[in-house]
Amino acid sequence: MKRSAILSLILALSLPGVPLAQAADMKDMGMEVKAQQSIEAVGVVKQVDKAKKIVTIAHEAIPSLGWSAMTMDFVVENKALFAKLIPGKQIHFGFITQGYSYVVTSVK
Ligand SMILES: [Cu+2]
Repeated sequence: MKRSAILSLILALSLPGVPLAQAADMKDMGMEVKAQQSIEAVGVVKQVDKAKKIVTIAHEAIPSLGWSAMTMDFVVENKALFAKLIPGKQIHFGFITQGYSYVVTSVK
């Protein structure tokens, strides 16, 4: 492929309109974009960084994802959830995958 062809391909892929067009196509084909079902897990809050919207949780194994127990960071988009994210506390929480990050959607 020529350099100019590669460049225009990169430009096409980075156009903001492209994902929208794809979404419209999927609707046309009758494919509903469903809300992702959250994954439920149990863990202990290790660290909270409100400014970075990150919570570090030592979670138990999550068989539905094939995950063993580990300590990892989750993103917290909903700031109200920080009230329940107290270091040292055991929580039942729900999260969804968003690209390469995991977003907490509920805390009990
Ligand atoms: Cu993990």
